[in-house]
Amino acid sequence: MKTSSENNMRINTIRIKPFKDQKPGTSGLRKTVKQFQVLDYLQSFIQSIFNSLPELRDSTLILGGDGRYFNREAIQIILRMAAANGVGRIILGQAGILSTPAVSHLIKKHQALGGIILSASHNAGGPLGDFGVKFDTASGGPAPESLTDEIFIIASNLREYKIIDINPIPMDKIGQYKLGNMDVEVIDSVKDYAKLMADIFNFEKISALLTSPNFSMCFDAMNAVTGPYAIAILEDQLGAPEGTVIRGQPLPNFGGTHPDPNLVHAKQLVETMYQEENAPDFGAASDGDGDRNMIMGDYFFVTPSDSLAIMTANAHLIPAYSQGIKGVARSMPTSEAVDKVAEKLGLNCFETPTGWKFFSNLLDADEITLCGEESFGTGSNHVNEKDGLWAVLFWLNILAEKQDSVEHIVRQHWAEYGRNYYTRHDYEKLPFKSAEALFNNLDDNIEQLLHKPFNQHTIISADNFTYNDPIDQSVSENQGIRIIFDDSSRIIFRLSGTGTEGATLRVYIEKYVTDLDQFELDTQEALKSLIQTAELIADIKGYTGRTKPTVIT
Ligand code: VG1
Ligand code: CO
Repeated sequence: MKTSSENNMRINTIRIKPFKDQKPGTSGLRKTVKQFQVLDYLQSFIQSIFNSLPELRDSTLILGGDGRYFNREAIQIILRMAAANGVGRIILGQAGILSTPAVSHLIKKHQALGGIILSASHNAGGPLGDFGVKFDTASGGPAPESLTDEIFIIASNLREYKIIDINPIPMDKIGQYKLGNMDVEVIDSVKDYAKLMADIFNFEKISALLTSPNFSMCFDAMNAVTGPYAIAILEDQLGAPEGTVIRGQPLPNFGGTHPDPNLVHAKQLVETMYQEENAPDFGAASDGDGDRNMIMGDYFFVTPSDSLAIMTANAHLIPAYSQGIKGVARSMPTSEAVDKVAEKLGLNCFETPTGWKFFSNLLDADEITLCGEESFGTGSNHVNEKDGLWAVLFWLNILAEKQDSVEHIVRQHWAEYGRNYYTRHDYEKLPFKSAEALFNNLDDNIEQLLHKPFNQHTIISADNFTYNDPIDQSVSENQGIRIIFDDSSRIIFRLSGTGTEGATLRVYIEKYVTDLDQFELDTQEALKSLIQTAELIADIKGYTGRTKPTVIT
């Protein structure tokens, strides 16, 4: 260890052996907590982020996390490293809590150089769970691939990091602190974000709805980061009855469940909404770091792809978007429901690879106003990240304006635009080798699939998706196998980039139907033959031995 002094601050330079596996995936670096606790592992990745930022000195950075196990320790380490690396100021959420969209907003508000978000998002937490680091740039958006590639190369060769010795700062108390020469401001985690929401939506109308005796709602914060935000905004500010927010306290292990808002993991909410009698009119949930959302009605589930389409069709009802919206975008595996709306409204509709970072350029260039992913993510140009509570307020604003039920709004939408039956089948924890072999086989044989008939339908297009970014002309290859049939049904295969154990194969299946009466079916039933075709084309059983998926959403 080397020690030097800078303006009376003792900086230690610690020698390390490079870590070769710090490659960020779809959304940041995600590893098990155990891996992050390996000596100098977190430090290596943080130093690599710092080394990739040429204007770091005297800059402002935003820092916070979703409260998961190891959040507090990681924050103290990052603060000491930031001081040693010459950062001017850190704005830190109280108790280390900030949601991903809140960080994105604060970056813009304070013209920060970027933000560090400590979260593994929807992955499980606790000592045996996962931890993660996301980095957002000055635009408030996730680091683009060019930057994450650079950080990875720096980390692979990193031989030292800098840190100062100092006692932990009291991060639970709002206030201004000095750490060496660096300023640390501990701020209210919720206040700025709540104000942003009030500027976007009609809070008066939403409040009238939430306080009406004819309306009830249940929001499941999944013991993750949105608890304090949802309680402050929905209950305290908008007047929803106490108890509207369930599991509102962030816990280091999320109460032992996956903070993943879907029909499998948001069990309590789903049971509440599927009650035979007295189910709430509106149900919603968000994930670990607050950027995902699930929307439900009384005995009714809204697919995220439909949700994006319906939000686009009704954006004119929301004050912030009432003057009209620019284009829209969806990730490639997201259903084409939003395309139909865009077509009718005369809007551009962009198709991007999976991961929010691919929306950033389009948002920055003002090409799009709304965008979303099938993985329970929706957002707009209000921040450069997907935003769970924003989507919930968007729906509440629509409900308040329309005075109609969730189910009826969705059914009317289908009647007008047609319905995209949609499901995703995940095969988790596969051995890397079998997942790779399955994928390579698909990729190698993709051209031979063309013009082949399956269940009376012919494949009219089959490729491995390449994205050409229209703004910076960057090219991203290998973004998923895409198979399209002559009735515009689609099957898509991807390998997940957020897991920490084995490989996860995602199979996305979609069928577009306009003759609704004939097809009023259960989703899995409606998609049955396509699901079988997908299993056959990829020979899932042959390569993995699996006869059914682990998670269906
Ligand atoms: C998943 C989703 C993707 C999402 C990403 C990050 O990635 O499919 O749509 O952007 O998670 O979301 P993958 O590579 O596992 O399919 V979050 O809320 O985990 O930051
Ligand atoms: Co998330």
